[in-house]
Amino acid sequence: MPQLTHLPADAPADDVFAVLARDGALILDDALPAAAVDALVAELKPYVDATPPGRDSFTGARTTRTGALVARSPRIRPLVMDPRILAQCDALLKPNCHRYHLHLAQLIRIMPGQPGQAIHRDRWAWGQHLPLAIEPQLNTIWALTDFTEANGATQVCPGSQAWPDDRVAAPEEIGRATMRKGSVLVYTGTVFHAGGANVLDDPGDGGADRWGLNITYSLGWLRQEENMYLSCPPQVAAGLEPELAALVGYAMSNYALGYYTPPLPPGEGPETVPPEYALGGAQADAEGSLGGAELLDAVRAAARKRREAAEALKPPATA
Ligand SMILES: O=C(O)CCC(=O)C(=O)O
Repeated sequence: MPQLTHLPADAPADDVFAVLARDGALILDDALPAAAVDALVAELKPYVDATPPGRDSFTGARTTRTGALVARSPRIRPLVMDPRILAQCDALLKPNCHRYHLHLAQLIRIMPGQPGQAIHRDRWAWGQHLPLAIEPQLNTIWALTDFTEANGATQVCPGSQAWPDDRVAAPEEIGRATMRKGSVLVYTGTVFHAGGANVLDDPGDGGADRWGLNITYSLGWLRQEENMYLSCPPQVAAGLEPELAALVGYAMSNYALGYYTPPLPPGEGPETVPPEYALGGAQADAEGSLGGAELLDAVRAAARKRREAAEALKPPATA
């Protein structure tokens, strides 16, 4: 069985990225202290206990998925903004976008009796329209319990980000993201993976359940899987740190993505304002029109840089 690479949670970002680029996945050990995990579990438990299981084999009849976590769980907010993870988002996603977004935040509980999920790529959320050369997504699963082969540790095929879309993983190509509670699996949107089977006996008190906090990020010009404007509406986002609100989606992306018009009677409100306007307070900027001159300048500068780079690669003209 292939083994996933484990690095210490404080490993330099370049070392982490080198493994992520090579294998498409790795584990950062002991990224959260046990007390922080316990506090997070206590905060999430009422929501998780009340969540019904999935309705098909992919979502899992013995699996629950609990969402709207940025709004419901103040304790997950620092994880969404964890600098060790955002450094990987910068390296993986920024080459293809002006801004990346939170794609989903979901607690996945795998209970005894859940068979293994079908191996897949998360990028298939957008169908198969994106060229494979573009990596659209950086994913994490934070272990809120130990992840073991018996309780449903994520199945991962290291190196499979290079496979064609229709390649089927052989059993000997599938590794398991076994890790201690508090560790985090980091993986791309292209690596083949799936939830594992939980083959434990059910003690009836939740003690054999596997809890994984799935927090994922995607290119800012793609639609987010979890509709963040509904899971985290403006009245909630107004109370978030501005950087987190922007990550959720309350910020312009590129020059023109994300503006809106408050639907007010004639003359009673501004036109084409940036999304921060909906958050009120210091984050509102009624003067904004589309993305503003600075973003347009940035688009022009990037186009100029690309042209200059292409010209520099051209062979010199012969006389
Ligand atoms: O829970 C896991 O380990 C992975 C789940 C997964 O890949 C999915 O639901 O798309």
